[in-house]
Amino acid sequence: MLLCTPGAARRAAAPAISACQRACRSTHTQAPSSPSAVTPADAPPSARPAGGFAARYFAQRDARFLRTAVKPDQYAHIRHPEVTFAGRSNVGKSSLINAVLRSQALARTSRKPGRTATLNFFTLSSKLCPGSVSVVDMPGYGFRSRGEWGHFVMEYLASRRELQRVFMLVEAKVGELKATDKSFLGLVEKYGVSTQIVLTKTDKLKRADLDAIAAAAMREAAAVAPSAVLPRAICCSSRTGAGIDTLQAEILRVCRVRSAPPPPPGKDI
Ligand SMILES: Nc1nc2c(ncn2[C@@H]2O[C@H](COP(=O)(O)OP(=O)(O)OP(=O)(O)O)[C@@H](O)[C@H]2O)c(=O)[nH]1
Ligand SMILES: [Mg+2]
Repeated sequence: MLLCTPGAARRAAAPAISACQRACRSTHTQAPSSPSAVTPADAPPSARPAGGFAARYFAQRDARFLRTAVKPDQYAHIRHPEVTFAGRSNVGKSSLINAVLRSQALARTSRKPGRTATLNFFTLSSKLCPGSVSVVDMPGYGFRSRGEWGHFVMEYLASRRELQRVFMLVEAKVGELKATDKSFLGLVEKYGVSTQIVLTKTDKLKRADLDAIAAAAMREAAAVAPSAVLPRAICCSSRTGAGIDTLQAEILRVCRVRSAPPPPPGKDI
């Protein structure tokens, strides 16, 4: 476990995860009850009020590109707890990694499908605590994907002990899972990799439609990979920043990056 000791101005950590419905409600559908207390739904991350451990962690983060790899001996030495972003080509994996790591262009993005062609490893750390997390950008599957994808991704999923969670991205506007999504889910089920559905590019949708789309995607995913897929999704837009805080908190939670408990009363620190 990576244990973090925050400074004196300790605040209660925000709930680490939420159901898609909850994420969507808080970031997309909730009508502000009080303008001062509620973040506007589509405010950019910089305009959001900071709060909770994850917000403080990411405010002081250090994110770096580490290496590109296609076989285990190229990433075996990277020993941090790890999360991986997977999904069809062009679904928004690299953009989402940039949004999560609060970096403009750490992961390369493109309008053309097939931009990311290898496993790309990034490290995330923060001045708040020792230790690092590894974040992996996967090449996309489906349209314009690379022929060799299957071999090295299967090898990765089958062997990667550091892997704590796959975030499987589905474009919210597309909603339904494609055959290639289901094949990928078959792999995570086979290898027992904990997988969470992330609906992307939610800025392209009407807010009112999002909950039903998320519920349908979850039903389909659970039918293919009942053991691997978590029963809650996250809804995100890299463009508006909606849902990014939820995803950041989830990454810290699954990688066991935690705020240390406050010292006992009366004890000097
Ligand atoms: N509207 C909108 N567009 C987005 C969002 N995220 C990514 N995009 C766009 O989608 C396109 C693909 O984004 P990438 O992040 O490169 O997608 P990818 O999944 O990494 O693609 P591959 O590496 O080719 O598999 C780019 O033109 C992005 O600008 C989003 O949240 N909203
Ligand atoms: Mg990419």
